[in-house]
Parts: sequence; structure tokens; C-alpha cells
Amino acid sequence: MELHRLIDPTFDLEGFIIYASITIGILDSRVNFHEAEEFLRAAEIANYNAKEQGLQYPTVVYDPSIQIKALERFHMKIELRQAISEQQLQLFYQPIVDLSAFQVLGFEALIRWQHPQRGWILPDKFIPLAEQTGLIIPLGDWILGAPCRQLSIWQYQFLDYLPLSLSVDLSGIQLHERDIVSKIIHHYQSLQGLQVTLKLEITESMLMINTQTIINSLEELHAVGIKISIDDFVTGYSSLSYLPDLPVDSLKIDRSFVSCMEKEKCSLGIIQTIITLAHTLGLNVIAEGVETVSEMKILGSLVCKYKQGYLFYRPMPPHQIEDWL
Ligand code: G
Ligand code: MN
Repeated sequence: MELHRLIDPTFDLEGFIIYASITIGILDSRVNFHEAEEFLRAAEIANYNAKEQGLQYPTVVYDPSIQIKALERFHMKIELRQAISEQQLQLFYQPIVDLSAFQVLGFEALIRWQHPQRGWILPDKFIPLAEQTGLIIPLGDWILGAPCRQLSIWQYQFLDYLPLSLSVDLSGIQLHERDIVSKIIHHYQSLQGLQVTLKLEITESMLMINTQTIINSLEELHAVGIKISIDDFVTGYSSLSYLPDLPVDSLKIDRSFVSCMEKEKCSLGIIQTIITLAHTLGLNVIAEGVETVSEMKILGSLVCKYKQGYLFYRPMPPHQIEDWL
């Protein structure tokens, strides 16, 4: 920590203010290694780990479990490439409901990986890896394109039950791509003529870097009719002041808030405030991860109209959605 304290303050280099920070990987010299390369590799692995964890003072001491994790990550990277080419990735669809109108508002498309040995893997286990490796670019494009194609098929099959909205999660890396706006509009155009609304779900943390560029892109998307939703609301580095400047249509209250509602320590006041704030700004509110009847009732009493969660429907593969529709 002492080293970090020495390095962290800004310093002046010929009139330029320099911000420097270091990450440190430490290795106990008593480890059972023989070759210099083994020592260096282990220190490197610890250092890499320190970088990844986003600690305030990024220092990690090597232990063998870190190496096992690094190896697992390495294998997973290779497998993920294969998964894409061998089409092991699948989209599931989770309905979002409006109970007051007994209606389904639409679906959120959620990606799943059917791993040949490990079974179904959830996106939080592999999307960060896809982001680190750049695989998120082709993958993200597919996550946008495939549900658009699916929804246009459903529009013709189940005309009576629609219009629907289709929500798709966007990665921050995608938003920084230079031609992202035209790519998304291209997918959106495949829905035109249909009564489907496309909603992009972004998280607050995506707005932290290049904020103005991101806002400009979102505005271009919004101008053609694409809706924007803020996902996992209040878990990020929320700065409520940016909200009125964003072309946002809805907020999704994070699952962690919903699941704490029945607990003693929970502040319902915060949830109520979010809902009131959203309504004041003319935004829709969707509660995520509703699992129990009493969560549903509390949300109802807080006038949260739209809900999504296992209590209503789990994410389903397309054939199951078709049976259900
Ligand atoms: O980050 P985002 O909010 O898009 O995450 C959605 C994830 O939450 C999906 O992987 C989905 O399967 C999961 N999910 C959806 N509904 C529920 C629920 O009621 N409970 C739990 N634990 N997870 C849910
Ligand atoms: Mn989402």
C-alpha cells in the first residue's frame, strides 16, 4: 500500500500533469519453483489478477488457486471461440408483464451457452471474457440480429398477441465501436413494417467513459425510434444528474433491490424514490428478478407497473415461447 501511496499522487512533468498508477503482483520466494521463468510467470499472473479486480490498491499475492483460475480462463477463451463457430450459443426469451392490463409487454432476449460438458452457462460467466477478448463484437452483433429475425417470424405467426417490445442487452465495448449506430439501425430496419419496438438495455457504467460520444450515439438511435432502457439501475456509479440529459425511456430496477424488499434492513424508501423519480421524468419502470408473490404485491403498492422474473416466467427457448403464445 505504501508503494501505491508513493506513486498515486499526480506529478508535474515539464508542465504536464501526470496521473500514474501501478498494479503489483507479489510472489513469496519460498514457493517451490526452480526456474526464473516460473517465478516471473507467477508474478505476472498475480499482477494480471490485481488489474482485473479493480481494487483501490491493486496488489495481489500469488497463490496456486490464482493460477488454476488463469488456466480455466485461458481454456474458456478457446472454448468460447469454438462455441461461436459451432453454434452452442442460444437465445432465450423472458416475458416482461404488465399485470394491471394482464398483458405481456414484450421479451428480453438473453443469451445462454450450452456447453458440451458443463451444461447451460449464464452470460455473467462468459460475457466479461468475450469483452476482454474482443469476441463481444461479433457476438454482440449476433445478439442483436438473431432476436430481430425471431421477432419478425413471431409477428406473422402470432399477430393477435402483438405488438411487442424486444429488449436486448448491449455491452459497453459495443457502444464504443465506431460504426455501432449504423449497425444497430441496420438490424432495426429488419423490424420495420412490423409492430415491434426495439429496446436497448445499457448500464450506467457504460456512460462513464466518452460520455458525450455515447450520448450522441444514443440520441441518433433514439431519433429513429429505438428505445433506451437503463439496466441494473442504481447498482452502478449512479449520478442521477445525467438522467434528464439522456434519451432514456425506461429504468430497470435491479434484482438486488427487489430481492431485499422483504428483508428488515431494506429501505423501501429508496425504491419508492426511484419509481417516483422515473415517473416524474416520464420514464417507465420495470422491476427485475421478481420471484415471490409478496415482492409482486409490494411493487404493486409502489405503483411499479412492469415486472419481469421467475415468479411470472423464466427465460424460455424459442420453441417454448411458441407453445406458450
Ligand atoms: O443484467 P440483466 O438484468 O439483463 O440480467 C438478466 C439476468 O437475470 C438473466 O440471466 C436472467 O436469466 C436472470 N433473471 C431473470 N429473472 C430472474 C429472477 O426472477 N431471478 C433471478 N435470480 N434471476 C433472474
Ligand atoms: Mn437486461
